[in-house]
Amino acid sequence: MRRAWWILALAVALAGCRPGARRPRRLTLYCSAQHEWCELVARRFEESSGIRVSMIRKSTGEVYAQLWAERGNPKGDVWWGGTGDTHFQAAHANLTRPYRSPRVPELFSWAQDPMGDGENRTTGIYMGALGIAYNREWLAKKGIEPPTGWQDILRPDFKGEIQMANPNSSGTAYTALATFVQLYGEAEAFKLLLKLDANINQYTQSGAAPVRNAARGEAGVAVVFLHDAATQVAAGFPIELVAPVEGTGYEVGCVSMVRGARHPDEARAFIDWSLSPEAQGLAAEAHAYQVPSHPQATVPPEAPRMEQMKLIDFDFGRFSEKAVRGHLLKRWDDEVKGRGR
Ligand code: S7P
Repeated sequence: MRRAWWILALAVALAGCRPGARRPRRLTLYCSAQHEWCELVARRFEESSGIRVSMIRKSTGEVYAQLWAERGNPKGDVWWGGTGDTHFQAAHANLTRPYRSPRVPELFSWAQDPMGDGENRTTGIYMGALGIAYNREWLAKKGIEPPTGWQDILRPDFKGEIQMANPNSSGTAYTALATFVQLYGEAEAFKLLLKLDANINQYTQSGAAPVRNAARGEAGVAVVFLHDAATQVAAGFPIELVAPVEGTGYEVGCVSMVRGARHPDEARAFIDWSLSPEAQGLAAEAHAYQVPSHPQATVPPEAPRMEQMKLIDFDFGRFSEKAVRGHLLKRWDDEVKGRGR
């Protein structure tokens, strides 16, 4: 019996070493959407393609930093999820490369070629609006009037009650920064951010953390993507969503192929699959409530209704420029963080 095992083990080992023997196909996926969604997407793609997926979940700014650090020796194949402006910046920095999936013509026009240069340096996978979320029980207990927009959350009665992410690491918070600059002009936006800083109890690393914390009573209010707030509502927490009366920004979440990807065929296969209605339909299963970019993908009833919001005409091109982004983030570090208190 023991001998039989040895022979079997030897045969398997020899088969693996044989020239031309098929090695398992692999894909390294950098993922910046919700953790649960990233895991589900990785698992289902693995099941449907037979390609083994190593998934790493990081915030948008962190994936950008990783791609930059690895640019001489790329380790990732695909970057899926995260705000489009940072994908644009990665394309400008040659960290990613164009790929036009055959599925592109099936998508909503806003997703087909978000950079708009006919090259498909990135492709849209979802859309979501920025807004305010608050814990109604928390505010009621403290007797605080709920906010209706950006100006309301500057009120002194919100002191120490608000969380948002750090725009250096978080695409969500950078979207907020860019939104304020577009709504009010840069000088006024920084005055607003400084006043807001006086009310902040924590800048988190990840964009969705503030509303998770508000849901659990660690803060009263969060500046977040409203779909991330909808996830907490669906989980039964006393969270209310506010589409700011002054108007708000939004994101087009993207997928990009890493330049120098070690597994280019697998990367293309993943991107094609991720643009299909079936793959996009997984969002609801993972309690992710962005609007999908494929018109045939089911839009979950929990998804915030973007058509009912006052959305600004977001200038993705300008706010993804390295110089603009670098300038705004430096100014936020120098003039805002911790200085309003
Ligand atoms: O949680 C989902 C989501 O809001 O996260 C992405 C976000 O950019 C990544 O998180 P960070 O804010 O921490 O960077 C969004 O694209 C996505 O909708």
